[in-house]
Amino acid sequence: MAGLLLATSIAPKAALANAGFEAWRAGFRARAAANGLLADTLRALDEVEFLPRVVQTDKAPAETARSLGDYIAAAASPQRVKGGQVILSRYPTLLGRIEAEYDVPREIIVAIWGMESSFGAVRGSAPVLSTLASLAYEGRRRDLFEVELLAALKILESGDTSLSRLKGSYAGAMGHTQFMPSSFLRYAVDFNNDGRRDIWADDPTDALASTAAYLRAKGWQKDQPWAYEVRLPQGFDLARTGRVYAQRQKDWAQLGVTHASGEKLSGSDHGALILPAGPSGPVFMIFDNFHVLKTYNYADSYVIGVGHLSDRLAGRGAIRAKFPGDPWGMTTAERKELQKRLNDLGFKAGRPDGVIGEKGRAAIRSYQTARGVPVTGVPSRDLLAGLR
Ligand SMILES: [Ca+2]
Repeated sequence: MAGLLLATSIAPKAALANAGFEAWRAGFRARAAANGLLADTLRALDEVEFLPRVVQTDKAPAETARSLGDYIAAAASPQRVKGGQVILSRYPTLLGRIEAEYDVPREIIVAIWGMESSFGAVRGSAPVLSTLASLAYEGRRRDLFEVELLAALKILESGDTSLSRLKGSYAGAMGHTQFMPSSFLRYAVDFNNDGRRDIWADDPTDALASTAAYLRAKGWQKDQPWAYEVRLPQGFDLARTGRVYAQRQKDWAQLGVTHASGEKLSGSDHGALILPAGPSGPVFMIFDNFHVLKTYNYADSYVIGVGHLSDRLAGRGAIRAKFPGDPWGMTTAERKELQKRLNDLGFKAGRPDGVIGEKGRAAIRSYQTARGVPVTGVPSRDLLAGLR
């Protein structure tokens, strides 16, 4: 009896949530049918349930406490570098075939595999349809997740995998290298020729080749680095840094920029200088391939993590410059305040999280232009003082 009482006391709230989800399910089913999905495929929606934990995870604040230096140290930890080396020696033939087919270096593919799923160990076991349905129903990015849910249903319809194997992360990312369903539809390949594009299998063949196919389609350029660390001469004009200012490496060399080792710059690709941890941290010359990696995950920290891990796997050394404790010589609180004050004035500096990236620097340039002061795009305490 006690159980019954309890059941009646919680029932109304649960029923209310269910009613909302059921209404969304019916609406989505109609939209999916209008998109041409077969009735047979849509039956998979009967199994879909709302997963509160997915939404809680999605709403949890992104990790911003970790500095870039800590992030990179974890991305290319000795353990992960070792793991990647084991992978390189375990799959030489497969990686060679992928490299030959797509012109993407094996170290990049293995680095992404390491970052995305610890080389396949953590591929995600959440049911993808319910995950995407929960995120769509919750509503903040309904269009995005409904597109992904439609794509997931199309994957089922294609026969590439079955409903019970359609598993992924709490964000709907699937397989060894965490493809979203829409990316799967566009870029996944059947590299072992068994008739199915299977990125979920223990065998990573299709997943790794699909990752290379994706990067190739996004414009990966053979023999071009993602970036490399450079050294700036004393008194270098920081206003020349930022990804919008790309120029020939020989022009950078004339300004006194060298490899971090001191070696002369060579190569014909245009590069731009970025200061991801401010001017007292490492400086990177980035190339178009940097932006190709950004299509995989937009965060600069991710791209530098993957890129640096790939460098280590290729036998190149650690990042030479130290990561400073206070980027731009400002405390986290000051950097947040700077972002907030720029936002308040209508200069879009992004979420005030203390991480001043390209968006923040563009906002500073706009602000300086509007004020008629020298345009540097460089955050500083003086700049903050002027904003107060
Ligand atoms: Ca296959």
